[in-house]
Amino acid sequence: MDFKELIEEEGKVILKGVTSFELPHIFDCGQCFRWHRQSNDNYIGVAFGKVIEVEKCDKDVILHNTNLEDFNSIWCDYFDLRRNYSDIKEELGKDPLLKKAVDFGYGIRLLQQEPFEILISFITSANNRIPMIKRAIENISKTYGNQLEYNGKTYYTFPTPEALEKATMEEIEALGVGFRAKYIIDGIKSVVEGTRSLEHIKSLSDDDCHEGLKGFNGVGPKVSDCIMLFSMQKYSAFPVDVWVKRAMQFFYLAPDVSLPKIRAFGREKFGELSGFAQQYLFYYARENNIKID
Ligand code: 8HG
Repeated sequence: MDFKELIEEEGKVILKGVTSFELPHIFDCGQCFRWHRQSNDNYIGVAFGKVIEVEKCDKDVILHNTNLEDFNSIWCDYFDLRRNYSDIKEELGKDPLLKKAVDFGYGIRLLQQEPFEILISFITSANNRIPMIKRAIENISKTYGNQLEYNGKTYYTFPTPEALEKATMEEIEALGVGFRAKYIIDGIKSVVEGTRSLEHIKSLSDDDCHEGLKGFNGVGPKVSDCIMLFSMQKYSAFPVDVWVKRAMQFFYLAPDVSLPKIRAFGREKFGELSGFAQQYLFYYARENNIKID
């Protein structure tokens, strides 16, 4: 448990004595696309059909626009607060090379996000850049999600598979997903028709889950690893994109190693903590724009 005490006030929940919880580390480390930094440094996001605002004040975290009931049933797990990240950081920090990345992103937590949203988001992420992915996901939500109001502003939920089913390929393409539109349409269809059940895939062992997700069109090993890590709590996943590749080359490997080899090397080295190690590395590499030549 990474907080000491819980207080409910009108429209908010206050977590006292929180450890390993830094807003930019959590929301800008690459795992999510729908959280936005505000001018006062709070972050506002939409998840589980609700708008939520997060504020960090010394060692306290204030969750605005929520209550104790939703905290216990949604947000405690969403923010992975039952886990002790000090133990993870201590274990990973035994490796003096990885310690540098862990010390840099010490406030990272892996969010437990919703599988359908993450499936569509990471299909959209293939060969794409994060600002473009964010824009496409926002467009999908605006067009097919439900409206929510918070502090005089309008927000949109990520749509259900049923709400998205009515979309044509041309309509999805027009939202900025490019060639991935056909994969998105296929994904929606398999989920709605029940050809592939995300709930079932989530219940499988890490390796079977990884294979199950690759059954979706447009989901290769990297995208599969992201989906299982960010929405299915499969922490032996080790997604290797260009940043993780560079980080692994920078810290560990000779420069010309293939992606599957880097994935196998990372999983062998970090075991059940591979997904966490990967997130510290991704954040470190991207924020420091590391280059290998
Ligand atoms: O958190 C992420 N980890 C990895 N390994 N890759 C990611 C994450 N988030 C994210 O968007 N990506 C991918 O990186 C998507 C896209 O291919 C690229 C953008 O830098």
